[in-house]
Amino acid sequence: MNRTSASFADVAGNGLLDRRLLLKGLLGTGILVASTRAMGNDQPDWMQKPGRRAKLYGMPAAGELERTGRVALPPQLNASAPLRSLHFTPLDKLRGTITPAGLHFELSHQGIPNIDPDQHKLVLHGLVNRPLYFSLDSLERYSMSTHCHFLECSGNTTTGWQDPAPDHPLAFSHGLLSASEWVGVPLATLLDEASVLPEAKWIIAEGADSGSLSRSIPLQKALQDCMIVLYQNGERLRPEQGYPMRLLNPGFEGNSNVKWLRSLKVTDTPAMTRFETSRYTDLLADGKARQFSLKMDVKSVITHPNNSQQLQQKGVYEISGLAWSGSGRIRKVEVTADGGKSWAKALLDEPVQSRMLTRFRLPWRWVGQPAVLASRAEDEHGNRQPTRDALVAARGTNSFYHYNGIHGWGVSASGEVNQADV
Ligand SMILES: Nc1nc2c(c(=O)[nH]1)N[C@H]1C(S)=C(S)[C@@H](COP(=O)(O)O)O[C@H]1N2
Ligand SMILES: [Mo]
Repeated sequence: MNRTSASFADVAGNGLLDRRLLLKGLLGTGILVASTRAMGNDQPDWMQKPGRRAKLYGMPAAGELERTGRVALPPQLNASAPLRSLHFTPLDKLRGTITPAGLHFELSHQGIPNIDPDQHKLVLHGLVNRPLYFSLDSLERYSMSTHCHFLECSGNTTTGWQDPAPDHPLAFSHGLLSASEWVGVPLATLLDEASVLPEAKWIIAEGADSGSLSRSIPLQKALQDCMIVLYQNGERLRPEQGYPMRLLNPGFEGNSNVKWLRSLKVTDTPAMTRFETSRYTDLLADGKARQFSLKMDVKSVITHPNNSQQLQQKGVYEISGLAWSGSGRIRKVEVTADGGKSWAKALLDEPVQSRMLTRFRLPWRWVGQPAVLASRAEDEHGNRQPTRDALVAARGTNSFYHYNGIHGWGVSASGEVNQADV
């Protein structure tokens, strides 16, 4: 047990401590040095001779590469779509908010095309005065903007709709979620250059993969903040993310962010493609379907602790997690340790950016008591993450996509962590 923690009063039930303690750094677990002289003489192998040179493209330390890969969809769950490539971000292994490019989640319905960047073209046509096309080189010459945004598949956390939800590892239940610093050309710039006709209302975006995935985007959104992204975390897009160019619709469901973008057709009506009719729509209890539910709802999850670890020692832990909203900035995250009876406000790590992952933290004293931990987020527009019951009351149980209910972790007396209902 941490010596200092006992003197701080709880701010909510079952051991939640004041978030301001984190600013004081009171979670020390350093081990007392017995003899400083003995430690100074102890020179490990790697100090005995000079080290190696760096590689031109750096890689994680060997052990980390083995430990921290993307998580593949179990083959039996991919049987219905054998061409699909689907991998999850290992949220349980990462800290901070930016996803390393090599660990970005990946969903490619017809696999990843091998595109020659010199031959690839993006065509902008339809209801415009001047149809245009762009190569990668020509797009490079535009002025580019830089924004940090999350990307989430609306199928992320689909198991939340099941009652009870299965105890899948965190990466598997929540890992269709990543965030990057994206650099690209504002779509508004290109639309302006093409001169859009007054009757235009939608843009049909199409990818250069074999299935030509296509989606309809409201023109209003396109003019507001959509980007043709060329760079991800400072380097060119990875093939998995849509190299050499992808559409990014900040805050909109993952599927609408068309990768390997080859065509933007301006129209007056949506195209009603497969991925906006039979998929990514939500069948309500009365048999009607929600369609074009593009904006991702406010959501959060505790990433530490999680169900791939066990709490080993009693003492003060930092509960840490991620919150995000497709509508704007996260305003507040609250955490419970008693299954929702009482809640305490978590610390939000700065900067809190619009439609970006926000990391929250709160200290918690665990002395071996059973607990149910959970988080609930609220965004700057007052949207609040609902309980599962409230969500089911509004949407029924036919849905597969767009689950954003409060998620809980049960902690047992022996420190085991499992998925729990709140
Ligand atoms: N051309 C094309 N774009 C696509 C897809 C695809 O299969 N083909 N998958 C979509 C889906 S379902 C999601 S969730 C996101 C995933 O983006 P990522 O693979 O970069 O994480 O891309 C979307 N864009
Ligand atoms: Mo998706």
